[in-house]
Amino acid sequence: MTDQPLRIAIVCYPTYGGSGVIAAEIGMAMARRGHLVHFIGTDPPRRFTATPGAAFHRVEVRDYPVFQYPPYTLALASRMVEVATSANLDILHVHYAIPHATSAFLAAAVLGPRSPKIVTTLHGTDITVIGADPSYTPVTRLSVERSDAVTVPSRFLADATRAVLDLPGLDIEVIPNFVDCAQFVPPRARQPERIRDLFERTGGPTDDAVAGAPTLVHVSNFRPVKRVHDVLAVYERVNAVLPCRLLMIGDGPDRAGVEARARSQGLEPRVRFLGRQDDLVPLLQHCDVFLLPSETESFGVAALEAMACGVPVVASDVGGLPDLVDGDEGGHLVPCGDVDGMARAVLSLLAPGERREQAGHQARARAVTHFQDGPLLDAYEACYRRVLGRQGK
Ligand code: GMT
Repeated sequence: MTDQPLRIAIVCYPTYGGSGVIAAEIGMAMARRGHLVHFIGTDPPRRFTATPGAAFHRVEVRDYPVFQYPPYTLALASRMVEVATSANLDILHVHYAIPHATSAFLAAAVLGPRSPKIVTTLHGTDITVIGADPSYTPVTRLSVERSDAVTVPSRFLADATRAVLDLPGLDIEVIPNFVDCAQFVPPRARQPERIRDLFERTGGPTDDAVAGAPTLVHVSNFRPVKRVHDVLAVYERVNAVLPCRLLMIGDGPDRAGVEARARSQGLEPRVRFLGRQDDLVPLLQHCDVFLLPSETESFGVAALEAMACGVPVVASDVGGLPDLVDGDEGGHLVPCGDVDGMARAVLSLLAPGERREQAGHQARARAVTHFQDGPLLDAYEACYRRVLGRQGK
């Protein structure tokens, strides 16, 4: 039985966030491993590409005059019931507690003994922000507690889940997030002129004084938790000592404010806001330091992708980031909000000598040794088989 292909549904937010990235990669990898995979959502996840063995099922959230807010949770639960029935699902793997684990709980209640096993992967703010909000805590607790298995990407989030949901004995498996180290690779040689060309191609003023200078980079969804104003503050401090560039990749609520600040300081020739980018590898590869000054971070997938490309990371010493970034090798951890300390850490990496190259190699080695996709996908597959075995399905 253990080698039989499984019928798995994956549910996630179809956004640029790390949870959607990880969910899409798990689903596509499971399909490549011979399992039958069904993505369920309002849209396919951003990183989803057509893969034999993987199908997408759209959730239609219909509006009616009586609704003030169309109930996505219920439409999703109903679609889960349909797909579970038609595909005879073994596993329903939901990413992000609210509302996905809740919809799964409802679908399981409808399906009764025919229900697939529910695997819930928690990602971060679903516990630390939404789960901690009394408007959602009781429902989050029930949905997590009733899952057949719960996974998280870091020890930090396991502890936070037990504390926030007041479930001290909850069985939680830590499966770190992962990266495809064959796709996210360092360049043969870093070429600053690639970044110069990018600045020229994307329009706006450029500055020849930084033509061959280093580039700092940040990738996120520009939510307040990412502290993108700190990214700019760190850049300003570094740039005052060592003229350099900054690439800001992604989009979200704080982008307009930080972009306006960069403009008002006359930084446009050296700072580019690229918005959302699908192909990160050629951008990351030619950058020098990745900045992640977040308020909290259960893991930090974008930082891991940079590390796999040989880019050292300077990050806040919060949440799960100490599991990812080794403050001694290939990166620096600095207290959240300490923009002077972060600037010093960046400057130490960019000092003349071998330090930047050495840190890049260490960052890459850490990604390959601890966060390579294969073994961590094995852990998910083992988790699926364990919950099925436990119930004798
Ligand atoms: O919880 C969020 O903020 C959104 C979520 C996402 O969809 O990207 O991010 C979380 O999950 C990622 C994937 O596991 C982690 O890499 C991020 O660290 C985590 N974000 C936070 O904890 C703030």
